[in-house]
Amino acid sequence: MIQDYSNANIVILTGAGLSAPSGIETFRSQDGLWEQHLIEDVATPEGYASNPELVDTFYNQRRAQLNDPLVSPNAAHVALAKLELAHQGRLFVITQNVDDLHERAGSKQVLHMHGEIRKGRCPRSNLSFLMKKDFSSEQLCSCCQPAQRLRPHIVWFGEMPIGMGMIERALTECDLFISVGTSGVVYPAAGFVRLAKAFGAKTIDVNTEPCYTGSFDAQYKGCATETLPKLID
Ligand code: BV8
Repeated sequence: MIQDYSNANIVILTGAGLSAPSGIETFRSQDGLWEQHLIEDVATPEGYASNPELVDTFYNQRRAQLNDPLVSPNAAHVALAKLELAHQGRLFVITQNVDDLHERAGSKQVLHMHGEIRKGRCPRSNLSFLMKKDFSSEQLCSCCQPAQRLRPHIVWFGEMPIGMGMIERALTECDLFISVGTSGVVYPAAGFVRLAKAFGAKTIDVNTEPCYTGSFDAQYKGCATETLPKLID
C-alpha cells in the first residue's frame, strides 16, 4: 500500500500501543500506568512541585523497564526504520512515547513531542541532558550556579509539547498520515489527524481497538507488529 506513496511526504504518529508489544505498559488499558497512579500526582508540574520524590520514583520505574534486556524494538519499530531508509528525508515520525525504541530500531527522524525518559531537564535553563543515573535529588544540572535538581525531560499535562512548529508544518505538507497505537485521548496529538486531513492527506489508523474514528480514511485493526509491516512492505 505505501509503495503508492513513494514520492510522498509521510507523517507517522506513534503512541504507547506501538511499544506495548515490546513489554512497555500503555496508559489507559486495564492495568495501565494511569490505573496505578493519579495523573495529577505523577504527570503534572504541580505534582512534581509537591512531591518530586514520588515523580522521580514513577519515572525511575519506567526507566528500569527500558533497561530490561527483554525490552527491545519490535517488528513495528523495525518496519518504520526500514520505511525511513526508503523515504530518505520525506518520512517524519512524531512519537508521544518517551522510550528510545524507535532509535534503537534505527529510526533517525524522530520527534519526541512528550519528551524522553532517558533525559533530565534543568528547570532553570530548560537544557536537557542524557542521564546515566536515575532521577534523584543528587542529579544536578551542569549549566547553572547554583546547580539545579534535574527534573524528568517529560512534557506533563498543562505543559507545551515539544516541536509544535515543526509538527504543524509537517502535518500541513504531508500526503499520508498514519496513526499507530494511540487512543487519541491526549491533545494536541489527538487533533493531528484532522489538521493533516484538512490539508489533503490520506489518513490511516493502526490500532488493536480502532478509536478516535471519524477522521480516518482507513482503519487497520490489529497489533502494530502485524499490521504495520504488511502496510509498509
Ligand atoms: C497542552 C507524559 C497546552 C509522558 C503525557 C486542562 C489543563 C491543561 C491542559 C488540558 C486541560 N484539559 C485538557 C488539556 C489538554 C491535555 C489533554 O489532552 N488532556 C486529556 C487527558 C484530555 N493536554 C496537555 O496538557 C498537553 N499540553 O495542552 O499544553 C499549552 C499551551 C500553551 C502553553 C502551555 C501549554 C500535554 C500532553 C502531554 C501529557 N503527557 N505523558 C509520560 O509520562 O509518558 S500524555 C500520555 O498520554 C503519554 O505521553 C502518552 O503517549 C499519551 C497518549 O496516550 P497513548 O500513547 O495513546 O496511550 P494509551 O494507553 O492512551 O493508548 C494506547 C493505544 O494503543 C490504545 O488505543 C490501544 O488500543 C492501542 N494498542 C495497544 N496495544 C497495541 C495497540 N495498537 C496497536 N498494536 C498494539 N499492540
